[in-house]
Amino acid sequence: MANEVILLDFWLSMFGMRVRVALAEKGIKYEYKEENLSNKSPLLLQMNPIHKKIPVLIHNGKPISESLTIVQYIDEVWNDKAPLLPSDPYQRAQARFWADFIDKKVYDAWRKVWTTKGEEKEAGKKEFLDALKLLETELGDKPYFGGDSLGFLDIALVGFYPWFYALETFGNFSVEAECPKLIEWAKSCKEKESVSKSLADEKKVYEFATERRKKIGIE
Ligand SMILES: N[C@@H](CCC(=O)N[C@@H](CS)C(=O)NCC(=O)O)C(=O)O
Ligand SMILES: *[C@@H]1O[C@H](CO)[C@@H](O)[C@H](O)[C@H]1NC(C)=O
Ligand SMILES: *[C@@H]1O[C@H](CO)[C@@H](O)[C@H](O)[C@H]1NC(C)=O
Repeated sequence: MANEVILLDFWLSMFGMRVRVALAEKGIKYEYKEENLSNKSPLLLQMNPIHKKIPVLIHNGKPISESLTIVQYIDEVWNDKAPLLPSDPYQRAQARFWADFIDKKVYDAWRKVWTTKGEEKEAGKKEFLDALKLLETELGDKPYFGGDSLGFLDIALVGFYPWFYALETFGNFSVEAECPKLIEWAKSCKEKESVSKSLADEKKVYEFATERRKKIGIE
């Protein structure tokens, strides 16, 4: 069966970056379609009518939405390549638990740090660093969350890394000062081509976020 794979995405999305890394890790060829989130394409509205959000993977005409669901789908369909999720059920559950933690805690704090000010932003900073510290403890002394190779949880988190520079600048803090091992982890992820070619440029993310902050009256 021919595999037609299309990704509806937006360059700075940490959720989109997850899918890009997973596709690259599996060596899957695909067509990348950039969306304008202020003017969504009919294809996006048709393929994700429920949330109308990117990323959406369209595999042989069939859409899959929600980044973590997409990464798991990719892992199951392209199972001839090294698996992204651990094979042990308990380890799989743990990886999913922490990915869910990222979507809830890290994402929520991420949003607060760059889209609010005053006390709310300060609270966001603390929540962001506290969440990263918990993840750093989970990483322990392993090179990757997945052990010796990049896996599901690495993919779930790595999309936030290109945002660190913007958050640190807006929030006046240093992730490296608080979580040095996590930065070491991020750097070793970035040494992999599957990651480096999939991540947005941190300076461009910063510029985009600065513009958005002006629009919403934060700057
Ligand atoms: N939980 C979703 C989140 C996706 C999401 O928030 N996408 C944003 C871009 S980062 C989006 O498409 N926003 C457009 C909108 O909300 O109108 C996932 O993991 O895929
Ligand atoms: C996205 O769509 C908006 C609204 O139609 C438009 O003003 C903007 O220029 C578009 N952005 C890009 C990058 O095309
Ligand atoms: C930024 O943080 C540093 C070190 O924590 C502090 O000395 C400095 O005053 C802070 N700057 C602003 C603008 O808050």
